[in-house]
Amino acid sequence: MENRPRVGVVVFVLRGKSVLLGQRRSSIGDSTYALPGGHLEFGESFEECAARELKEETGLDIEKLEFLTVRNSVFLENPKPSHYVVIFLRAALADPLQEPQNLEPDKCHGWDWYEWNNLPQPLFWPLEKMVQSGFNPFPID
Ligand code: 8DG
Ligand code: MG
Ligand code: MG
Repeated sequence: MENRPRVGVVVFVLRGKSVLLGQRRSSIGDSTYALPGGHLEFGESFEECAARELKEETGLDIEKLEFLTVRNSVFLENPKPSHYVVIFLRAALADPLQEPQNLEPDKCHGWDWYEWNNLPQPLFWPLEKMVQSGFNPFPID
């Protein structure tokens, strides 16, 4: 099959000063900390995709979804090179007391909340690049 860019949708779930990250189990970025998200399906809106992927991966329900930015992620060094146009949203928990479950343990070592000013290492490199450039997903107050 011909290689073409695919669309990824990922979400910063914000809780207080923290974001939700999971340690990937994948040929792309294995063991690095990344946002929840996945592939846009045919006919989906970005918001529908983010809510569906988050639900599938963590069981969490979100509200107040907002578009933040878009990035071009090219992974040429991988066994199977891939290229994603990645849409970044932010959201809040529908129930602030709901905790994430690791519903796809073959794809993730586990989910947890991390303070934005004390993020774990190593971050998945597209996320690391955003952080290094000064990107901040929190609303300005
Ligand atoms: P699916 O089969 O459930 O649809 O997809 P997935 O298995 O959940 O896909 P994914 O790898 O989680 O996300 C798709 C791609 O998006 C990923 O391979 C590379 C790109 N991507 C980034 N940054 C991030 C990120 O922070 N988190 C996630 N999950 N994907 C990201 O460029
Ligand atoms: Mg997924
Ligand atoms: Mg995923």
